[in-house]
Amino acid sequence: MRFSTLALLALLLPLAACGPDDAPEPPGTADAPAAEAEAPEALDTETEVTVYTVEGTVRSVTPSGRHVMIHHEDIPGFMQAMTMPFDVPDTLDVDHLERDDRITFTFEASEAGHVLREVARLDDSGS
Ligand SMILES: [Cu+2]
Repeated sequence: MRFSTLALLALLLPLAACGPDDAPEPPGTADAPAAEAEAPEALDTETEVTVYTVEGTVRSVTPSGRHVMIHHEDIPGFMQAMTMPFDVPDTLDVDHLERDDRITFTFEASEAGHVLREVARLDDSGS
């Protein structure tokens, strides 16, 4: 019956295609691009960056100035209030920040982490 012949072929073809991969390649066939070109373009997982602006309190600044521990307030849909480190980019100066400073700050959240963009002290009204 024609149908079963086709079904049999469908079963056999993938098996045949797998065959050469299992056998170790003899040396001398190196010029054949045997390995399917591995697509380096696995960029479908595009990094999502979300920007948040929240208030918080400075807990500490690392001596290198590369991280700030901040107790941030609730960030609706993202995090509850907590103390956590934020990365400081080279373009941002946090030298003026001190422990217990009340701040409002903007940061980028992505798979790469939490990176500060701007920090402003709330009590800088001129005392
Ligand atoms: Cu947090």
